[in-house]
Amino acid sequence: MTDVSRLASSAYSQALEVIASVEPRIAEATRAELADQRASLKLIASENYASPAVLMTMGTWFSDKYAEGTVGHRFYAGCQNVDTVESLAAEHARELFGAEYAYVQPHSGIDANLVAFWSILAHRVEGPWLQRAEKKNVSELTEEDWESLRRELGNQRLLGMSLDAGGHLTHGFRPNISGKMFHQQQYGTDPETGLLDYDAVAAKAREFKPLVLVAGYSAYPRRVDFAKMREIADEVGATLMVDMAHFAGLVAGKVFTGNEDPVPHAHVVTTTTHKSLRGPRGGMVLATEEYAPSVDRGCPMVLGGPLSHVMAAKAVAFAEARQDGFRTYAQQVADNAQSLAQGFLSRGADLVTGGTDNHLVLLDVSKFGLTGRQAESALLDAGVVTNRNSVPNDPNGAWYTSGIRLGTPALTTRGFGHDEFDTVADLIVTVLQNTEPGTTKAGGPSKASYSLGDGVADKVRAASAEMLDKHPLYPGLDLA
Ligand code: DSN
Repeated sequence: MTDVSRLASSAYSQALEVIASVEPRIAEATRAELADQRASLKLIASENYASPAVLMTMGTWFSDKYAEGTVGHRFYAGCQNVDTVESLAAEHARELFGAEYAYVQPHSGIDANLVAFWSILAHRVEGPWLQRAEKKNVSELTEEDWESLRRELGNQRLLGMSLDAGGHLTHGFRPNISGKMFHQQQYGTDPETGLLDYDAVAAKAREFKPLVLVAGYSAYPRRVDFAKMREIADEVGATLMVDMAHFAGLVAGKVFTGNEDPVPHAHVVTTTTHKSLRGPRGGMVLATEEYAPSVDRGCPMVLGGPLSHVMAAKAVAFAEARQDGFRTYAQQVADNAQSLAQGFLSRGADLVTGGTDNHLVLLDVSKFGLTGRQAESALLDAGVVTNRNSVPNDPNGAWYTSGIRLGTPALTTRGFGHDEFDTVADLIVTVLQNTEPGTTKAGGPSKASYSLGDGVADKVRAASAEMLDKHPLYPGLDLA
């Protein structure tokens, strides 16, 4: 056991005693969560395991400090230590991603996207409007001016990837605020190959002329050429915003370079910090100098007080990601996704786009006669944690779905490699082959109920336990 593991073990044991002295059920749930995470195959593509250093940084008195504003320009007194934390987090982020500017306050990915949208509107619409009206800033506006500015800010156009092609809710999906605040259109993928068709995106952009072109995805198993997306944006006068929440770790770890690295190509890049990047749960915006002043207004434009304890943990996580070991990790994440995909294909399963070249695979479960929901539930019974996901033009819609999304970042952190991911594919196929769809009360086919063959869950759990025991989560952390 390393010194750090020993210290973490003793610190967490004591912390749980402190928590139990107030609300023992929370201490119990915290222990149970660790036990569950240790005993299951975590394949949710957006999850990971942060280091004890990152986790511990979130549990301090920085949580108690208000710090609305920006470094050196706060609306509260006594923010000198928060300034240190925020400056360091931003500095590490800029260095890690080669970005001109980093804003580390967003509390989540959705917050980061909202900051980005409003900063693009402020930069592209509000700024020129104020200039035309010969006003210095919004504090000079009359009620009539406001009315006119609101008319210009409303009805701006956004073009993003559709949810069922792998885009995110915040990329213009109608029920999300991004689909309501913008006049939106969506681009999909090629119906034959499932791949992004840049000519089709360009054609749509020429016709629609968006103010914002959003690239990036949550469930697209392929890399994106961001240089091509920038060309499209430039041709139609759009701002290119890339949401790299899923693959930020692969960018940081230099697996995605050149045209696959969004930072040199996009005007604004958003991300979460807890997925493949393996930091604390939170968000971040990177931008060119040109967009920096409007992004800096994230609080109070869209956000409340920053979570200083999480900004501190971001700084620690970015410092970790700047170490050489993170590049090895990121490459292994991508290699393991290949192993998982090959494991499925060699067992006759169908993958959307026929494979992967990032950190996730999208398994189409229709061949097994199941919906995504039935597959997700049966897998969970066997200790395999995944999430159901639509496939392009999904006949089962966004609730039942026909797909299962699987990612490699978490189990790669535990140390899984090629052979283990091949076994993971085998175990998943075994569960799906032994799951029968159920029937509704009226006797028709059910999209939700299912039955898993006798003994299958136990067999899969035993095989998983063998691998998980070889790659313990938080080795040495003993909470007994
Ligand atoms: N919830 C994240 C994901 O699972 O991809 C995105 O918001």
